[in-house]
Amino acid sequence: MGRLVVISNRTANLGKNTQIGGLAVGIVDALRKQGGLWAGWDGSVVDDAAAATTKIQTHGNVTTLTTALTSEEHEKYYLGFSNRVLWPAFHYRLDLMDYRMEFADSYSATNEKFAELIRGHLRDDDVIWVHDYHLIPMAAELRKRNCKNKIGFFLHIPFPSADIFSAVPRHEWLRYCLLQFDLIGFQTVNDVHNFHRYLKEHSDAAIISPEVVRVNDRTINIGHFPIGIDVQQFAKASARTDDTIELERMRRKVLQRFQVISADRLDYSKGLPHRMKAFRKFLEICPEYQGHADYLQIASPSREDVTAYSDIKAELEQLAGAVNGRFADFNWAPIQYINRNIPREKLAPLFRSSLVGLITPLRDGMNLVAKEYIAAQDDKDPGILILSKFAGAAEELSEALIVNPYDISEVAGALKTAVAMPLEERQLRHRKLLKRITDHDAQWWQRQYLQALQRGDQHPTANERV
Ligand code: ADQ
Repeated sequence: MGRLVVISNRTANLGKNTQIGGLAVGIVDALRKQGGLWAGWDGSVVDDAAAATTKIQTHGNVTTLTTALTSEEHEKYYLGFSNRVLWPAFHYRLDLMDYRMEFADSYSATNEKFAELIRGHLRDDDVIWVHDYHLIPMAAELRKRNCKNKIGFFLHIPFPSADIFSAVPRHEWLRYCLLQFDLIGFQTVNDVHNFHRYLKEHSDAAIISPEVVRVNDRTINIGHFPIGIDVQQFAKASARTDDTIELERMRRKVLQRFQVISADRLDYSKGLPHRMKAFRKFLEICPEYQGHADYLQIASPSREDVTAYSDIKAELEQLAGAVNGRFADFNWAPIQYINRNIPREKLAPLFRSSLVGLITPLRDGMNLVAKEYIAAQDDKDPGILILSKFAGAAEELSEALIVNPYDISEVAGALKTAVAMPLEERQLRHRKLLKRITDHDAQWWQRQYLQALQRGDQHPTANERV
C-alpha cells in the first residue's frame, strides 16, 4: 500500500504535546497508520510570493509540507472566493454571497500554486485525499500535471440544493473540477441527493446508481461518510474536571440551578442569535426557571476580516446584554457569553456539567460539538441534546430533541421539555446516542472513506472534459 497524501487548507501542528481535536483527529490517525504527507497553508501571510517559503517537517512517519499565502491570495482566495462566495452559498446564504471575478481567478491560481508545489513530492502509488471547499480544483490541477493517482475529495460543509449551487457564479467550472476526483465524499445522504439532483438538472453525467456517476468514459464514486470524533479521548477529558468547574457545579446544585451550554465558532451559519432569542423565550414561557437557568454560550472568534462575521458579533453582544438587563437579579445573570477559544480539556468537563447541550445551527455540514456533548456525559446522569434538523448530525442523532432552529417557540419548548425530562428517558436516549457516535467515530470515518477510495475504479485519464 502506498502513502496517504492529505491536502487541506490548513494542517494541524503534529509536534509533541499538542492536543489534536475536531476533524484533525481522523486525518492524523489515518496518516500515522499508513504513513504519509500532509500539505497545506501554514497559516502565515506574506507580502509577496518571493517571501513564501516552503516548510517540510517530519514527525515519525508523517511529513508536513506547508507554505504561506501572499496577502493577495489571503484576501481573494481565502477570504474572497472560499469564505465570501462558497461558504455562504453552501450554507444557503446567497444574500451574503459577495462574488467578484478576481476572487474566482485567485481561487483557481492558488489551487494551481498548491498543486505545483505538491506535484513534486508525489509518488506513483500515493493515494491522495483532498479536503473541503477551498480545494475543489485540486484534482483538475493535479491531473493537468499528469498525476494518475487515486484522488478523493471530502466536503466538510453541506452540499446545497441544486437551485442554490447553480446560483454560484462559475458553478459549471466547479462541477467540472469536482468530477475530476475519483471519489466525492459528503457528510450526509441529503448532500448526496442534492448533488445527484444538481447533476441531473445541469449536466450530461449519467447517474448509474446512488454511488456511481459516469462522465464520458470516466467513473466517479460518490458516497456519504459522516465524520465522527474520538469518543474515548473526549470522554476521558470530560471526567478530568478542574476546581473552578467543580465549584461552579456544586454551587449550581446548592442553588438548584442547571446549565445550558453551546459552543461554536462565531459564524452566522451556527444560528447564535436565534438561539439566544429562544433562551429568552424560554425564560418568558417558564418564569419558574428564572433564577435557575444559566445559559453559557462559548463562541470562538472566526474570520473576523469578513464583515458578516463582525456584524454577528455586535448583534450577539447586544442581545446578551439586553436579555441580562431584562432578567438578571443581583445574584443571577441568565446569559454568560464568552467570546474566545476554550481549551478542549476545559470544554469537555463544561459539557459534562451541563444539563442541556443546545446545538442549533441554521445549516451545518455535520457539527462535531453535538457529538462531543454526547461523549462528555456521565451515563448515570446524562444531559440532553437539543439539535437542529439542519445540522448534518441530525441524520444520525435522532434520539436528540430535534428542532427547527428558525422556530424560536419550538426551541424554547424543547428547552422546557429537556429540563423536565425524567432521568430514565435521558439515560435511554443517551445510551442510544453514545452507541451511535462510538460505532461511527473518527477512525471509522477515515477507514470507510479510504476503503471506498482504494476500491474505486481506475483513475481517469488526464485532461478529459465534462
Ligand atoms: P466547524 O464549522 O468548525 O467545522 P464543528 O463541526 O462544530 O464546526 O467543529 C468545531 C470544533 O471546534 C469542535 O471540535 C469544537 O469543540 C471546537 N470549538 C467550538 N467552539 C470552540 C471554542 N469556543 N473553544 C474551543 N473549541 C471550540 C466544519 C463544518 C462542520 C463539520 C466539521 C468537520 O462546518 O459542519 O462538522 O467541519 O467535518
